[in-house]
Amino acid sequence: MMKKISILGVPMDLGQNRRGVDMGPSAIRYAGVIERLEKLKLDIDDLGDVAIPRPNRKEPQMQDNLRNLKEVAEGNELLAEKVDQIVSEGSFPLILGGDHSIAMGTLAGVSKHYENLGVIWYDAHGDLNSSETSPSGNIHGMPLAVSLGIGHERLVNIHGYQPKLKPENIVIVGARSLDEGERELIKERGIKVFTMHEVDRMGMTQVMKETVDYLRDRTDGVHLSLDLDGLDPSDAPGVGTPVMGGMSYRESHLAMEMLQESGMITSAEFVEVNPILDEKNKTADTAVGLMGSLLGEKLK
Ligand code: B3U
Ligand code: MN
Ligand code: MN
Repeated sequence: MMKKISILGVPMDLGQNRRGVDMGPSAIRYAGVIERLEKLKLDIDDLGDVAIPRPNRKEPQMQDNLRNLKEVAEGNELLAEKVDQIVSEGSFPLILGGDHSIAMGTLAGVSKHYENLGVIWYDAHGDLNSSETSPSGNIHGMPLAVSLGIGHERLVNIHGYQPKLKPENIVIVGARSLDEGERELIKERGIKVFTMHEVDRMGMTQVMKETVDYLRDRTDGVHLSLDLDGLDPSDAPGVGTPVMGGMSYRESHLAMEMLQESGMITSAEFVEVNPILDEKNKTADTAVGLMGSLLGEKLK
């Protein structure tokens, strides 16, 4: 049977404070994601976009150091519902962001179906903040902590259960901007992290080999959460919080190809593509190229 991929856009920009990342799904579709994946003998079903609520501008946006809490939570509930349905139908969810706060909804929909869901968090950041540790109040810096059950109760209980993840089932790749509270949490919970230092020292081949070996035995499914700011800004300039010294286009393709070979990825999301900050849709093009490699494009 041909593998079915269900594409779902999430035009969410409320998890941070720069406009434009809500247009990420459009930019990625414009970069040809459907046509590209259809060449791979995959059955592609584009489900359109989740209806993200708009905030009432007359009400304060920030409460308890959580920007747009109500709308971010509501949007993620809708997303979780849809993703749950996609997995129930035996299809592979491919989620297009939107800012990284949407990982809370994706993981809420996916994790229900697995005893030990693994996650590869490909990102310059740890996204392990809570309202107590966040320097910005931006929820896109919190989804990994929330998925561990750490954070505001409205967020940790999205889709009616918690936690979504166990700390030992997480691998962060490419981190180079971690806040103090995030470092503490990483130590305290024993989360596996390949920082940019390690990517440089070991090389991407070894990092991915160790990532796959580490997750293979302990998980029964693996979600890839790829933040485009994990890449170097020269390859992915269209992101809200670029951090220099990131993973290259080539290293990222290699990582995707090795994940494809592993056969272990069961869902994926590509987030933080912001066409307003981009150069001729380069970041969306990069995202689509990486999706191709992840889902089976071969060079020969
Ligand atoms: N760690 C900082 C910055 C940040 C997190 N995620 C992104 N930026 N994209 C924060 O605000 O939590
Ligand atoms: Mn992120
Ligand atoms: Mn990031």
